[in-house]
Amino acid sequence: MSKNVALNKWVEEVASLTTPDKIYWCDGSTEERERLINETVKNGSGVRLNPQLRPGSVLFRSDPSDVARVEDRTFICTSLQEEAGPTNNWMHPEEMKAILNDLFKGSMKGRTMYVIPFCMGPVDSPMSMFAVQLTDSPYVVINMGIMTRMGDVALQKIEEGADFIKCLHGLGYPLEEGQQDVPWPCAPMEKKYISHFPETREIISFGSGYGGNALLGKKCLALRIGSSIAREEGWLAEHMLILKLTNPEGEVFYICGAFPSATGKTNLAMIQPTLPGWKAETVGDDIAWMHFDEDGRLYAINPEAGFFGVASGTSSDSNPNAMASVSHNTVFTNVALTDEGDVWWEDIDGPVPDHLIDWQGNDWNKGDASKPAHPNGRFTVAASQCPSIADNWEDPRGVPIDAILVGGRRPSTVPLVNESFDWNHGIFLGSVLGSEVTAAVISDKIGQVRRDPFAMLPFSGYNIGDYLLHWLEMAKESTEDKLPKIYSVNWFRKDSENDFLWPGFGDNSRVLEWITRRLKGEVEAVETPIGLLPKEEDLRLEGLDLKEGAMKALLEVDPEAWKAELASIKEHYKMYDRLPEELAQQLKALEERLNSA
Ligand code: O2Y
Ligand code: MN
Repeated sequence: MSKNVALNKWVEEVASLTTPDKIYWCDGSTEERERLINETVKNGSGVRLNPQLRPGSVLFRSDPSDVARVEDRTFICTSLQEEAGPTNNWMHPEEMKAILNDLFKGSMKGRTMYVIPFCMGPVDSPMSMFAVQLTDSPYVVINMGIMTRMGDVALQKIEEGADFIKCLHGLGYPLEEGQQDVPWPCAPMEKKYISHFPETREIISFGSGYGGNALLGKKCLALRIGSSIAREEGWLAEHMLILKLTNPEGEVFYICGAFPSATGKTNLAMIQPTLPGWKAETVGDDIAWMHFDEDGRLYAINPEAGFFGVASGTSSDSNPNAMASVSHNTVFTNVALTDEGDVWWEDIDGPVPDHLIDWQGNDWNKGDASKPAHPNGRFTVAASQCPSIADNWEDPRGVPIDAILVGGRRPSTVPLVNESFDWNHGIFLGSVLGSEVTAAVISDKIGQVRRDPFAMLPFSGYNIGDYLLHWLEMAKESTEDKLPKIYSVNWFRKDSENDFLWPGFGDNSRVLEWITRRLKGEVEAVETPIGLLPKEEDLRLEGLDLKEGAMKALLEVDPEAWKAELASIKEHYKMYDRLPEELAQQLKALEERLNSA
């Protein structure tokens, strides 16, 4: 029980519907986390890793049907369908609540219902939000304890009267008397519902125990409900990393960036610059909440307290800071287990072991065709364990943003870096952000561009056209000289032999360096029909071993390719039922510039 009457009432209501055997209020202590991990190990759902190799760490293996966010089962429930817009699944709130009420009835039988008070953002920040998640999953409690400020710190504020968002989560796998549990309880796909109620600011998730479906502070609260609140209140809840960059002269720049999945977002958030004397520090790797302050500048906080990163592909080469972060006190999900009791995944340091236990708990021998770690296998780790975490990452005021990057995976057409002419042109660049569909995704659209405006397509809690209008209107909160500058970046351009033209990773600091000199007005850009590009001689390329002609190709604006791009953007804009007029104007202006070039 708490001292908040409304909270107690809600907990009691949910308990009388779901009928758990016990109710447990989480305090967020280290002892509590250790106790819960030990319980999961004892009941066979968690595997303790070798304390000599990976102290304080545990591995979980999910049900094969529950391995990722399920967009098809994710709903925005508003009174009117057009408020959810053309890109979200929609259901009327009353209809959804009736379905969920039936599903939740008795669904926690034989289990403990955990009450998780939590805070998104530093507890003392005016930008932060409080919430309470009810769940019957100890795995969720353990992860929420890493990803959020969880337990007594949050409950105290809620008891003092802070508003809280109700987040209800259930696995949908009750246990009858004497019934043996399974390692990863969940409900079948057709019973999974990840539902959001922006009008009443509630989240109800049923049937999945995995990641974004179940750790409700992340995508559900910080992005979907968050973006809807942000529109109402005049701020931005974005799918963006936040990076602190210091040049050799000691000048500091804060850059945030929207990147769709599989474009190296966490790697960029933890970049180790190859340019001598430059320092990069991490403020956030996935989500930014941003408000204009009284000084007219845009300030960002990272609402999360940890990283839920993709393990596959992470190594000391691609992301040494992530590798160091997960050396201890880490929860791993769906990666492989070595005979020594450590974890393994694709491209991790060292040779491929002869034998592993794969993510489904089966023997795996070198040469077997299957992948031992799931490609969406994850690590959950506290941000404070990251060697590159910025000393001021929890500043309650946030950090002042100088530049916003939007970057996709584009083998052709889009140059290495392109500065927008102004704010509205930057929003246009964000609205057409996209990645080429590769063979990594099962799709009949290989080679086509999948557009993902500001990487928010799966995460906007309201109509995507209104979302872009909100970005356009935010400019009124400031003046052109104080607004962050917006840049499109593309680390993935390829040549005719299908080789990458740009080395990426730490060498992306060379692009960031040019951006900082543009911010200071130190360097001129080349005006092109698509935006402002660097002169080749203004990019610091010393020590790079680029292919002949690579820079020319990386900075090329091919009129034919851009005409095809125009057609593709027009096609994309057709899906909007509420395309802001300003974006239609931007498209027209681009066409005119291309035609007169
Ligand atoms: O599959 C999931 O549930 C995780 S999705 C995710 C996790 C961390 C950061 N970003 C994402 C994403 O889908 O953008
Ligand atoms: Mn993300």
